[in-house]
Amino acid sequence: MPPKGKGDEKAPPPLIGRVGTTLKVGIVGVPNVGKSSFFNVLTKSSVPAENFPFCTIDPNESRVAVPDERFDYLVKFHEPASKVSAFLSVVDIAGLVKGASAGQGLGNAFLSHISACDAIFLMLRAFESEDITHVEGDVNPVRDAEIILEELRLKDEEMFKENFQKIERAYTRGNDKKLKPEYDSMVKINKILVEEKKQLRFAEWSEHDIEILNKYLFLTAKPIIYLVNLSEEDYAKKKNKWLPKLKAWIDQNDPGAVLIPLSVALEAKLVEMPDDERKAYLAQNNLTSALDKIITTGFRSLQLQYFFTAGKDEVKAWTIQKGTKAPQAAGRIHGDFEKGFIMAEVMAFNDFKEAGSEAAVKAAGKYRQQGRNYTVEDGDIIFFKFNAGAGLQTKKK
Ligand SMILES: Nc1nc2c(ncn2[C@@H]2O[C@H](COP(=O)(O)OP(=O)(O)OP(=O)(O)O)[C@@H](O)[C@H]2O)c(=O)[nH]1
Ligand SMILES: [Mg+2]
Repeated sequence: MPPKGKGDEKAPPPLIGRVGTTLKVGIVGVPNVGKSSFFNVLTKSSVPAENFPFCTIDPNESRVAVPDERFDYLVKFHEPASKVSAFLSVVDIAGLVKGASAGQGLGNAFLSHISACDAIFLMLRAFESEDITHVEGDVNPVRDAEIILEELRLKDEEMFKENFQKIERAYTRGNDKKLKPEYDSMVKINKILVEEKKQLRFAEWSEHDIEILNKYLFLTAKPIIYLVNLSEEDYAKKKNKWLPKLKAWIDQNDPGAVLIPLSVALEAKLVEMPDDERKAYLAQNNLTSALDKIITTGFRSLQLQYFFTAGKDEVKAWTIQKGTKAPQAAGRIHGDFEKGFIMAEVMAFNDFKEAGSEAAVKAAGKYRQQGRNYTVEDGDIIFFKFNAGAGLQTKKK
């Protein structure tokens, strides 16, 4: 009999957004603020990033390794033949202008590119430069953030109204009782999105509301991470007149959202330097690159996490959604692992690091055998036992 897992009493709350592990973050912002330049340094790509608005038209997608000291530790420990970290998928999207939801600028088409993403890096320009055109005439990241949020909301409103009307008609005139729960959720959405003109992401939603939100995948339900593009000088000083204003604006308009200052110009310089030179430059100027923090914050905003399999052959991070149970986590490795799931042998990363070896974790009584109700935790090191077809086998991956 497989052992009973802990923490199986209560199902986790449903997540807002798409289900799956192939989620992505879109880089969104007004034109010519450094989105493509940022995409290039982040993903070591070379898409065009020129000084004219709407340089980007079609979206560019790439992925970047998620930095993690725990992964690095496991690699150092096992010196495996192969190592595979987790990845964050990032999409560089065309600039969005005021009126985009009504067809201005590049129009509506690329709002669908945002729709295909699951979270947003909202790039805001706070660097001054006479040479780099700003479509609104001057630098004002608060105004730009307002423009973007309102365009996303207008687009949601347009899509929502059509669907609300349909449901309303069927429910009230057709007297279709089955539609009541959906109608009720839509009334709540209508209040926030249309009447109060607010974003959908931070209201209080019931489980059923979340089902309805996930049916329509609203743009304003996607989490936003605010990235402020500063000059290298301001970034080094951690000072810029817009930072406190933006912070106050976010507290008002997107409470709880993360604001990360960066300097795309600095990051572009760093990415060109050999490792030694980069380290020396950062130390000399008392700087830290913002990229690691941006990647990990982006990854977490997708409600993704990972567990590790670790041995001499391979150290690998397996991406799962938060709240995934052990058999489904095993299924990420192979379908047979899920079908024939027997148990998961689990060590928390910190226990492993503290004890120094698997044997020492066992000796300390911290090597746990978990059953099918176990909810996998971020950073678990897991060895699955499964029943392959007729005979009982165990396989180390
Ligand atoms: N001074 C300065 N210039 C920058 C910075 N980031 C980008 N630029 C310049 O700004 C111009 C626009 O950069 P892009 O990365 O193409 O901007 P974008 O937001 O992708 O623009 P669109 O695709 O047109 O929406 C380019 O000439 C960049 O070299 C920065 O941090 N500082
Ligand atoms: Mg671009």
